[in-house]
Amino acid sequence: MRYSIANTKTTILLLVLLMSSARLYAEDGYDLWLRYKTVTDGKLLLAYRNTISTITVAGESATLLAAKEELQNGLKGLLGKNIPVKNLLHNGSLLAGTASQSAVTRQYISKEEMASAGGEGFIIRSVNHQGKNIIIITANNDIGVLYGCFHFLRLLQTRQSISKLAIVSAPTLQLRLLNHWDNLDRYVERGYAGISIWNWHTLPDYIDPRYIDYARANASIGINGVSLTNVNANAMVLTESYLKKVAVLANIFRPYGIKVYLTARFSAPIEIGKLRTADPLNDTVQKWWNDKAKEIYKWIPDFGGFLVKANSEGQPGPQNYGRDHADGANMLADAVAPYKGIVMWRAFVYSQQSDDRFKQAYAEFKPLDGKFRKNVLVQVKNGPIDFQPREPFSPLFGAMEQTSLLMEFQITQEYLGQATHLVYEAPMFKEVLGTDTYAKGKGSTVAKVIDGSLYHNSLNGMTGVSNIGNDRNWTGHPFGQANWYALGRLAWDYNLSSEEIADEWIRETFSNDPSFVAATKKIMLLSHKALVNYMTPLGLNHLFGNGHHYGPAPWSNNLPRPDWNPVYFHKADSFGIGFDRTVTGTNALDQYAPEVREQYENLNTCDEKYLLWFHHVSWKHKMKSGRTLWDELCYYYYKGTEDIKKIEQQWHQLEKHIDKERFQHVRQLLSIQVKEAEWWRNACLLYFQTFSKIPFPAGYEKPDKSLEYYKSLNFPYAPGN
Ligand code: GCW
Repeated sequence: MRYSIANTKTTILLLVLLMSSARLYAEDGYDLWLRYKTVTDGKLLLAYRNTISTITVAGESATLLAAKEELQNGLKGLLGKNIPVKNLLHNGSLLAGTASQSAVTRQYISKEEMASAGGEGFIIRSVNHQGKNIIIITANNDIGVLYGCFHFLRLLQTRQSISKLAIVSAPTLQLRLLNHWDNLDRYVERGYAGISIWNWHTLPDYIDPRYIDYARANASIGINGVSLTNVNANAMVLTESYLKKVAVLANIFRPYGIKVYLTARFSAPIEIGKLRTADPLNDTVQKWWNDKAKEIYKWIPDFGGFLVKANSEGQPGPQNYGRDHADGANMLADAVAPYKGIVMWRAFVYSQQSDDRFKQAYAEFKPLDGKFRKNVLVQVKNGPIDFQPREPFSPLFGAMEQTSLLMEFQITQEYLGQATHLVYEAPMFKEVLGTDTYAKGKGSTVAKVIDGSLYHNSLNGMTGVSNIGNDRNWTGHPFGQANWYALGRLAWDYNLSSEEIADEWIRETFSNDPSFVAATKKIMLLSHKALVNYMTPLGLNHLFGNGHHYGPAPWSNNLPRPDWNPVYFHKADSFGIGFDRTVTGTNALDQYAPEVREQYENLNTCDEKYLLWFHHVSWKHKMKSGRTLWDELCYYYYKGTEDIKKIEQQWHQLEKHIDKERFQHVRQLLSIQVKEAEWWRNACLLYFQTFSKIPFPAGYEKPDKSLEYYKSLNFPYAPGN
């Protein structure tokens, strides 16, 4: 009797545990945008089932095996039944493979058409072959086939018709990269989603299945390279024991078309090579790097190359030896050139000596244009300062005629509410890409600089500082996944609109329910604007608390370097606010083409979203709206806060459309975001009011706490502290 009660108890406990673990993994976000849930619209499901009956894959490479597996898994999920793999073609066959492997493909797709797909692109075509309707997914290389398969699955995931397909798609950029800022101890700099997914301790022997899912996710959006380690680099990763671990990751990623890159600490020859110098013009140092490159390529034959942060924020570099960035970059470029490797040399530099941090990267790099080897790209952050909620484009874009420039965006939301605030970054990325540099006359957009078409550069690309960690859902905030997704999709095709990308991602990640899709898209498309308004409207920037970069501290002025303090950036005084970068100030505007300078230099015509980036403006200045600057500032801080409240309410309406887990997760984060928007608004306005001495315009709810209260808040546990 006692036993049977115990048994019953155990059984119940087991059942509960089973159910709860099933629930735990039900919708925890792990599957990202590759959920492959069965199509619920009966008519459409039937149409899909009638169109796809079998899978044929021509070829057996690891990449094609991955493609086959993805098609099988994806279709099994989406169509709710097994789609068998067959050698012979049937009515409804999906034929995947390169043209060179398939005579049938060659019969229907001409050489010219194949050429238009390029090295990594793909073609998807419905054809009638000997009375059978088949769909061909083809490319010039296996990786293109894999990309094509992911795209085909995306069509079903987003519920598009697959009855008459005629798609050609080729990437607009060559290098489509992620930069992880992951330390070897697994701490992720500016990472808000747990610790690093690279478990250096258990590598090379233990292969976490997550590595494979990571590769799948990246391949599905066209990412073709990842730099594994922090740009604040540790030379240890270049030692044999780590290279063996890196080689295992490279092996896992290779079938998915992903190359591995490493950050190279400039002083590595001293730290791990026991040399006395790291001078790039020293023969022994050059030989050390040449030997190191040889060793790396022995382990990883398709190693992508090095990413380097040098002479920036305390990192060592060529300037330590009186050399310049080109000397440093070229030494490394020569070391990897025999193996077709590249060097990505970051332009994120600023020093105390400069009168304006905005000008520093241009000042150091512009004179070096033409001095870099062909296998070097200079990697430039989108804006001149540092990943602020909104920045004008870096003046280096357009200024370097003879240098390949790589765009660096930050996916991780260091200055955008980290993993707590819902912010869809595609509109921010697009704003930069679409801006005209006028470098070669009208139409010289930033996008044309980085795709190499403006100056005919041999290399081009875009990278995103990753927001990925070991959190079960990868990115902390469920909507952080959208930013990873958007970076990849835009690197593949920067002409896609923010709306199109959001639409795809929502359908793949959450639901195809039209009212859910429409409402969520609205939320996403408003989110960046709202954040800019409640944090840094009208061109304000860098008002963040030191170190953690999370909450507001516009009053902060306690760091030894002026250009680390918020007061340096906003320059509020009794007259007004903003940084004068016109001729009467630091004249940073002179770094832009004359047409751009003209757009910004006149206080009355300057686009007001950048106003305080370029002008020190009187509190009483009349804005285009007719309000004074002070009133306008209040207007935007309140508007941003109202918009985020609106977003919260809209989200509440969506409860019945999606799973409880993710709904609640987002709901709770939004409630923090609303509180923090108010915090930003109140702290900033109360502080700026000590200069403007003007009351809040009528009708605004007064901050319920004092400025002293906001100043007294501190965040000892915030990441970054
Ligand atoms: O945004 C700043 C960050 C640093 C970072 C640096 C960089 C990796 O606060 O954490 O260091 O930029 O981009 O190098």
